[in-house]
Amino acid sequence: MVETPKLIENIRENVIDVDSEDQIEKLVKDAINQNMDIVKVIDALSSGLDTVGNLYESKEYFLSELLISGDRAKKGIDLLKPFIAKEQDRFLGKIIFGSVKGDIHDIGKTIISAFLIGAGFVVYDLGVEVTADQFISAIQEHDADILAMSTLLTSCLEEMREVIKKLEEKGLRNKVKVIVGGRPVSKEFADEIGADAFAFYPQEAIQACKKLIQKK
Ligand code: B12
Repeated sequence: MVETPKLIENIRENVIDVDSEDQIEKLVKDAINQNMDIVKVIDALSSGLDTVGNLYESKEYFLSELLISGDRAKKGIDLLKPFIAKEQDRFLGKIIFGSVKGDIHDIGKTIISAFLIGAGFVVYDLGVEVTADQFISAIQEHDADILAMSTLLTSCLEEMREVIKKLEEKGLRNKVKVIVGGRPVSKEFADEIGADAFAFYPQEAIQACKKLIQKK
C-alpha cells in the first residue's frame, strides 16, 4: 500500500500529467480505504487543477489537456461525495445551486455543494449554464432559502447581477438569500451586485450559509 503523503502527491500528479494512465479512481479509492482526511484529497485534486490552469495560461497546455484534467478531478470528487454527505433528516435549509448561463465549469460548484450537503443543507444542483428563469422556477418550486451561483468566467460575472435583478423584479429578493462564488468573484463584486455573501473555501461557504439562514 502507498503511504499517505505519497498517495496525495500521486493524486495531484495524476490530475496534472494528462499523458499518464488515468488512475484517479483507483488512487482516490485507495485514499478512501485508508480513511484519509477527505479535505486533503479534495485539496490534492484542486491543487492539481490549479497547476493545470497555470500551464494553460502559459500556453504549455491546451484545451484538450484542460478537459482531461477536469474530467479526472471530477471523477475523483464524485467518488468522495458520499463520504462528505451525512444524513439529511434534519436539514438546515434549502439551497438552489448552479453555474450561471454561459458557463460550463462545475468542479468548484460540485465541491461546495457536496460540503453544504455534508453540513446538513438540502442542495438542488441545477447543473451548468443555468438561466435566470431556471433559477427562479427552482426557487419557487422548492421554496428555497438560499440561491448559490458559481462562475469561473469573467465574461459571465454580469449574469450574476442579472439574476439578482430578476429576483427583485419577481418580488423574490426578500425571500431568498444570495451567495456567489467562483474564481473571478470577489467580496467587492458580491457587494456591488447586491449579493448577501461571498465565499471561496468550502468551510467559509458553510459558515456563510449558516449565517444567511439565521438572518432570515
Ligand atoms: C478545468 C477547467 C476547464 C474544464 C471544466 C471542466 C468542468 N467540468 O468544470 C473545461 C475544459 C471544460 C474548461 C472550459 C473552458 N475554460 Co476553463 N478552466 C479550467 C481550470 C483549469 C480549472 C477550473 C477548476 O475546476 N478549478 C478548481 C475549482 C475547485 O476551483 P473553483 O472553480 O475556483 O472553485 C473554488 C472556489 O472558487 C469556490 N466556488 C466555486 N463556485 C462557487 C460558488 C459559490 C456559491 C461559492 C460560495 C464558492 C464557489 O469553491 C471552490 C473551492 O474553493 C481553470 C483554471 C483555474 N486555475 O481555475 C480554467 C479557466 C477557468 N477556464 C478558462 C477558460 C477561458 C475556459 C474556456 C472559455 C476555454 C475555451 N476557449 O473554450 C472554456 C469555457 C467554456 C464555457 N462556456 O464555460 C479561464 C477563464 C478566464 C477568465 N477569467 O474568464 C481559466 C481561468 C483558465 C485560464 N487561466 O485562462 N475549463
